[in-house]
Amino acid sequence: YSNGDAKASATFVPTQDDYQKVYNEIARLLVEKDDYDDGSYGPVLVRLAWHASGTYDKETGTGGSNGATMRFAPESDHGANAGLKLARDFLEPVKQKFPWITYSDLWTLAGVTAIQELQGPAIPWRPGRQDRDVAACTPDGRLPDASKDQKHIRAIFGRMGFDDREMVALSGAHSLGRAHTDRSGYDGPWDFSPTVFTNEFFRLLVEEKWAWKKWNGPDQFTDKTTKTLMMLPTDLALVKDKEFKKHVERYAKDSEVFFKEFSDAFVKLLELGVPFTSEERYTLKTSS
Ligand code: HIF
Repeated sequence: YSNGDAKASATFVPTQDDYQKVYNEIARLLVEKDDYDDGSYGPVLVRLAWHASGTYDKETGTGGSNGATMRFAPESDHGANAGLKLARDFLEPVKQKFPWITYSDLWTLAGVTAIQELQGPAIPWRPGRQDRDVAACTPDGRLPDASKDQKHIRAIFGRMGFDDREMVALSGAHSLGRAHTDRSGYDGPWDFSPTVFTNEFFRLLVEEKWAWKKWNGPDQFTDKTTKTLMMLPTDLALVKDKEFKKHVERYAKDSEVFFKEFSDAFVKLLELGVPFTSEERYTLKTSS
């Protein structure tokens, strides 16, 4: 058995309890360190877990969360990853405290912790990722470009092995966090509670009227009612495309169905391309 740092931990085989301790430490830090945007680093931890995983290419088996190659340039400097150093740095003290966990397990576990602590669904998670070196960095261009349409969404997420329903389910994670002009160029939150995981993203897509924002930044949408929210072109594509829209409407109506289908798709995302040796997943306990 090897957990990625054979020398330091040749005799230490972590149990579910040990991973629960890592979860608890991340959850504790999420409360303690509240100097991020709307008061929680949770959203940017979810984005880190997703960008680490979303480089997967099913044809070549390359990319995915195994490896944590975003620690290295060039991957850390890919435009899509702008701002994620904040998330990686947030997790560094956790890595110091639990040196036996690999970065790739830590980053994905942090995404799970953030979703659960921000009142989202349980995300069953399993360990087994190995950190790899700079040679395993993926080429630029594997993560989605928000200025594009449904064809692009299907190309990018199809390359990872997702179907239409899963693509829409995943998209609900944009109920968390916001865009930053100094990272992506876009600006603002998707809904009124960016630190609570809800199905609001879908409800707003269906019920709100969205207009092009008048500004000097990249093309994005703003809600006509308050002009404080935003949608990316790729978000609006989910209601422009009939097949996608069916699922948007289902999730807007039924939060329980969304939570279940999101959880399944997010579990799949975090496991893409990982050569697990165990089938067993842990459902870690939330802190409250
Ligand atoms: Fe995002 N996403 N995402 N995203 N994302 C941003 C922010 C977050 C896309 C673009 C952007 C997913 C899919 C896509 C989160 C989680 C997920 C930003 C703003 C952009 C531009 C970055 C910034 O400026 O800080 C595109 C084009 C996607 C494919 C359609 C996933 C489904 C929704 C896979 C997903 O889980 C989260 C969380 C954030 C907020 C980060 C923050 O710092 O608050």
